[in-house]
Amino acid sequence: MHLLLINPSNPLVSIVNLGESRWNRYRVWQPLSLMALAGLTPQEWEVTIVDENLGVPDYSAMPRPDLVGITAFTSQAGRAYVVAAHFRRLGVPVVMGGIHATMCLDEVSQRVDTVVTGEAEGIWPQVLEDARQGRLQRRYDGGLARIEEMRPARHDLLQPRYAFGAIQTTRGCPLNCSFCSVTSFNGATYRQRPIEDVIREFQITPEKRILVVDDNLVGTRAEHIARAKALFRAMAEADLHKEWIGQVTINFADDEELLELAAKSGCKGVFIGFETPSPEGLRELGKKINLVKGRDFRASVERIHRYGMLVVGSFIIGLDADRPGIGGRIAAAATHYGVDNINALFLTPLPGTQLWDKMAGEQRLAVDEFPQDWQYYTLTYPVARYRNLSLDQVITEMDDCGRKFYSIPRIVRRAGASLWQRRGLLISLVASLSYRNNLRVDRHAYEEFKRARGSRYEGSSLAENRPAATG
Ligand code: B12
Ligand code: SF4
Repeated sequence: MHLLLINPSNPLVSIVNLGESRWNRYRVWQPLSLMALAGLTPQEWEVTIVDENLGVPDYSAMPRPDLVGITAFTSQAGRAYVVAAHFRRLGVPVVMGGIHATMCLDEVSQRVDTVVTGEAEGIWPQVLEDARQGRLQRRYDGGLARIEEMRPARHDLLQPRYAFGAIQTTRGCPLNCSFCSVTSFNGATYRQRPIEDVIREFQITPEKRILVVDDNLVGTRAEHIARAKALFRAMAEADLHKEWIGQVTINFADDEELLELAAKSGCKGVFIGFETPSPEGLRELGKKINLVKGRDFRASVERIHRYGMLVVGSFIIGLDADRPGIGGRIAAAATHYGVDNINALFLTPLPGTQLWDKMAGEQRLAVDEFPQDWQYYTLTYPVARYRNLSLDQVITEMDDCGRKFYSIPRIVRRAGASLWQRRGLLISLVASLSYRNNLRVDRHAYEEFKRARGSRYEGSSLAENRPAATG
């Protein structure tokens, strides 16, 4: 029996041509969901993984599989349906799972044979057995897996063309920010894998550099932090010789022992959601952990830097609290905090989030002809009607934020600081220059977007989406 697992591309997020440049390896990330599914698949199935982000193969020239499994984030849904239609025309049953299938069950059900909602660990072997016996059901629900049920992902099935491997050590997030799908999909209960399983998985991962995909790697409570410390200690003791990056909340910087152990275990950099410089905006997003009294973001970043780890700060533009000038304010705040790079994104209502309920309820989804419009839900297009910023204004703010943070004098100043503090100078410099270069690409993409979807913003209920007074 042959199982073909596919990670569809999003045509708007450029497919990476690895032949073009060595650096492109750093722009493509492994589809861990499919590697995890392969790890749960019994041996009698031969498994192939296709990651369309590396190039779209000619499926008709490939051997006919017995079953196709497709994963998709929301932004990939349109392409997922094209792939599904191709195989269904050939009579091959198609199963789809993952975050989009879970949040948009009805839409997905109309386009594939079987939908698997939730996490796959508890249900995938049954789906395969039913497929083998020709009695696939229309729907299965995996719910939330018991964390011990996670098997090591198949790290041997992908082409060795990625700069980073991928590993997951926890699931869920207790914080439930309004714009984020993680709590509604993986739950608010923070589930941590047994440490020995994680160490074993690091050992079988061929890549030297690893993305730890956990949404909130260290957690929030004392017992979460204690487990994170135990994990980092075990990683350091296991002499893994791996370097890793991960996503944490700002409380990572509150504990010197945690920072020291993370650095010893091979941590080279962390992504942190600062989201917005204003407390009003943080309240709107429900990002409570950033509002803790006495938080000093600059001191936190400085502490992380002291242990040789880079900090990428994530910010959101388009909040109800945002007024013209927000792009410049974010660039100034990020510069003041001392982060090495920023990732600025448009506020985007993703299905299943509190933000979706709010914006859909207020008729503020401007780009909403689904499924084709899902391609714009990459957080890099302004798909909603923003309270105090028109379409042109929100784009200007995004551009302004990038131009100001990535101005040449600021890049040079940050490079000097990295050199002085002996942390990832080259990585930080290359990332900065590549972000700067992307600003031009983004401008072109926004023009295309406005041509294609700009008319949807006319007649907005939000005071015609007219500019509000600068505040
Ligand atoms: C790593 C990651 C990335 C990597 C992608 C790596 C890759 N190729 O998969 C990168 C950095 C490229 C990325 C990009 C984006 N990401 Co991202 N990403 C993640 C992250 C942190 C981890 C994903 C992961 O590996 N999880 C571990 C695996 C094991 O879990 P899983 O994917 O859920 O798979 C399980 C189940 O879903 C199920 N399953 C999944 N697929 C299938 C298929 C079948 C057939 C079956 C049966 C079951 C099944 O079984 C698996 C085992 O239980 C998630 C958060 C999260 N917790 O998932 C966000 C997340 C998926 N990303 C998100 C977003 C929004 C994006 C972006 C759109 C925007 C951005 N800039 O971040 C872009 C997408 C660009 C594009 N291509 O269109 C959102 C998606 C929400 C949504 N509704 O789509 C998430 C949930 C984060 C969030 N804050 O809400 N991301
Ligand atoms: S802290 Fe991060 S992972 Fe957790 S809900 Fe907020 S944005 Fe999502």
